[in-house]
Amino acid sequence: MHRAYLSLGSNMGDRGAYLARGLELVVESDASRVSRVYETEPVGGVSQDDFWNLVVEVMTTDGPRALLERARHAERDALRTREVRWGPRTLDVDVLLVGEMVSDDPEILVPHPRLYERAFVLVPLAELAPDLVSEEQLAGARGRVVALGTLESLR
Ligand code: PH2
Ligand code: MG
Ligand code: MG
Repeated sequence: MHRAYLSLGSNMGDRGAYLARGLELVVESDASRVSRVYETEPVGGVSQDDFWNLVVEVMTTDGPRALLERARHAERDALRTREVRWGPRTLDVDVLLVGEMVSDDPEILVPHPRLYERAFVLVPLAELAPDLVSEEQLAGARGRVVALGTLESLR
């Protein structure tokens, strides 16, 4: 059993509803903990609306591939289309960390290669797992993030 961390983000339509439904599908029946929701400035150059982002911790024996399948399932359910790389999306689910595992499978790199650059993943990850993120890493991550509250409080 290991602690796996996944990032969920939405910047189209009812962002809270997409995150809530996405969480159900990603967590399945595993024990889990969910960060607060953060309103975050879009990273990646494309002009688009602010995201809502959160991170979920899942206790599982699943490896990176199986967790990628959960992520894809949740994205398909949200009728995600991939029109623009790093553009607007109903739901994006990324696998960040799977215990201590390292995966160089090109389909699913773990740890996520951009994890430490992005405040929108690092800040909610640090909220759940302060042991996994250093002060230096937090200070070095880019992008404005504002904690809004728990997902339940926003719906
Ligand atoms: N996802 C991206 C690109 N840019 N910016 C924010 N703030 N949040 C995201 O989830 C996000 C992004 C590609 O997946
Ligand atoms: Mg992403
Ligand atoms: Mg993604």
